[in-house]
Amino acid sequence: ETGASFGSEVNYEIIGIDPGAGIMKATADALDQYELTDWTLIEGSGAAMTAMLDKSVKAEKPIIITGWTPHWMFAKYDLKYLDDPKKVYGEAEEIHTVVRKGLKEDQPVAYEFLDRFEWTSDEMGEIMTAIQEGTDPAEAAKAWADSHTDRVDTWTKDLQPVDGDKLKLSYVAWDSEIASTNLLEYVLESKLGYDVTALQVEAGPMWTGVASGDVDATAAAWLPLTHADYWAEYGDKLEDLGANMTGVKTGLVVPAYVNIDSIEDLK
Ligand code: PBE
Repeated sequence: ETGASFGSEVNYEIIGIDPGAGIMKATADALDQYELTDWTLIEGSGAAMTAMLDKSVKAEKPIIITGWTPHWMFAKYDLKYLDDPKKVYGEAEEIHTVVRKGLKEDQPVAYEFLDRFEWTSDEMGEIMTAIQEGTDPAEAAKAWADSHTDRVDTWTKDLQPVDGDKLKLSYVAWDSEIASTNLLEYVLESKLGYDVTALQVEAGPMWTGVASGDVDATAAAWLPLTHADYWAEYGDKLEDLGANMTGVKTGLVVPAYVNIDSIEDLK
């Protein structure tokens, strides 16, 4: 199969997600750098993208999406990343926890917990899969925390719970961030005594909320590349607590039965 025939089969459309996602910016850069002038990146949402992927895989039809790891779709379907020889999607990507300035002084317990919090993509995958199979996100996070008390204990050990202090988290409705934010909300409330509001917003407001101090924290900062623009604009107005997960990835993804292996083949 040539790039031209694959392209015409999918109408030269890459199925993207919400316009504020870093992966959309990276994909626009990819179209530019690989000179894929015939191609269009379609905006939508994570949920719309996975619905289209599901439909295509069931019909064994070609499709190309903006994808990322960790994500349940790699467990459910046989998928592959297209090679990215120009490294437009970066290399050693991480998910960071970032907090508002002053949180350390105002809420030292939440700050210390958020600073300690780090886990693996396999662990996140367990919550994501439960949600994808129909469990309510809050229930899935609770079930995971209650069955991994050793992990939760390493993040909360010796921290003195507060008495209903309010804490605000922001996140975007990406499947990976739905899993992490629900877990943080559950642990902060059930183990550390906080009254948590988790605000589901677009990517821009997720960053501006923490930078302005309206929001206390987000665990959904993909760095150094995916959210590089947001970091450049807001990085000096917030505090980066470092990686809560390493070895994450973004890129262009196709079903394994598609006979294309590199972004260069799309030309
Ligand atoms: N993602 C998932 C996000 C970050 C988390 C890769 C879709 C993005 O900004 O692209």
